[in-house]
Amino acid sequence: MGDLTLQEAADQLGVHYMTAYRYVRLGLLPAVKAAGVWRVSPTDLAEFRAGGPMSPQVDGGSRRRAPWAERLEARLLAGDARGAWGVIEAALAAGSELDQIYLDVLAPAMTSIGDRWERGELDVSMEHRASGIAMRLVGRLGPRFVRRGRTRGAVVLGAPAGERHGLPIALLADLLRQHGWEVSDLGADVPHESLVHAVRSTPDVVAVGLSVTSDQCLASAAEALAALRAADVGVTLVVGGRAIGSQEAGRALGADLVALDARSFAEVLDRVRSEPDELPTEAAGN
Ligand code: B12
Repeated sequence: MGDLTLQEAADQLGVHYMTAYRYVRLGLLPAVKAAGVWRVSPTDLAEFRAGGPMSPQVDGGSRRRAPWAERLEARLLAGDARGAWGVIEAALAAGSELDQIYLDVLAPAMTSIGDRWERGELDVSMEHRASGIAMRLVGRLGPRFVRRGRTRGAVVLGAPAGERHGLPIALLADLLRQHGWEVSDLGADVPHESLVHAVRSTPDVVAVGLSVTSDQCLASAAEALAALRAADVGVTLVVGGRAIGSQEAGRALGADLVALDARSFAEVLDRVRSEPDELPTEAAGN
């Protein structure tokens, strides 16, 4: 089969010519220019499409193409907001679902950046810059998660006082919206009394999701849960996040339920909704 023009490749991907051109400029889609015209080999196009979020692709048996998370990490660390968005667009065009973009592309990229910072391989300024770009990506992607129609109810999400990691909550919020939940995202560092206030003033609220990322904020999380309990808000208290290592650890903090990852949170909420009086004692994702 002969090579395709870039327009033909764009048509096959269902994107605008300029978008396909950007993939080429970003090095995501191999193309060669001959007599002033960009050409794409069908093999490269097929690999681009199949180069889903997880597995590294071997191109022609020699050149390795990095998986999406690694490509995004590189753009985030370069402080390249446009390039980072280009990677997201390319991953979407290649068939990644929105939840995969968050959980299998953006989250691992941020986790790896954190690991590299911990090992002293990069300055914290790079991590801060990357976090800023990540937040902007979430801002651009967020509206695509919203589902039309009746909502299942409301969920209040936030982090306890002192907990500064708001990005995990922003991802979680969109993932729940995709499942039809109305989400009130209070973000990071919420004073305990404000959490109580938010729950009381949110109509049709079914659960609170408290996100704890930093180990040093576990005591504050316990206080937040105690404050909600003392205020008798009457909703299910769910705790989750990186600092919650197990079901037992989460329940010891005072939560009704523990969800260890975003996908299991949606399942847990569905169960709370359908059987409000029979709370599961164990949440999935362990
Ligand atoms: C970005 C970042 C920051 C940014 C946050 C910016 C922002 N707007 O969020 C800033 C610069 C503020 C920051 C600060 C600090 N950070 Co920081 N940070 C990170 C980093 C690199 C990424 C975090 C992230 O967004 N991850 C991606 C998300 C999507 O993944 P996730 O956290 O696993 O979340 C998923 C699930 O856990 C789950 N989930 C999360 N919450 C909830 C809640 C519920 C209810 C449920 C069901 C599920 C759920 O759903 C999410 C989506 O899948 C991490 C590295 C890492 N491994 O994550 C370090 C990391 C979390 N930070 C760390 C540290 C040490 C700090 C600081 C203490 C550094 C310092 N000395 O100042 C401060 C502290 C803060 C504090 N008091 O909160 C350590 C934590 C170590 C530890 N054992 O506690 C990490 C792990 C880095 C490392 N490898 O050492 N950080």
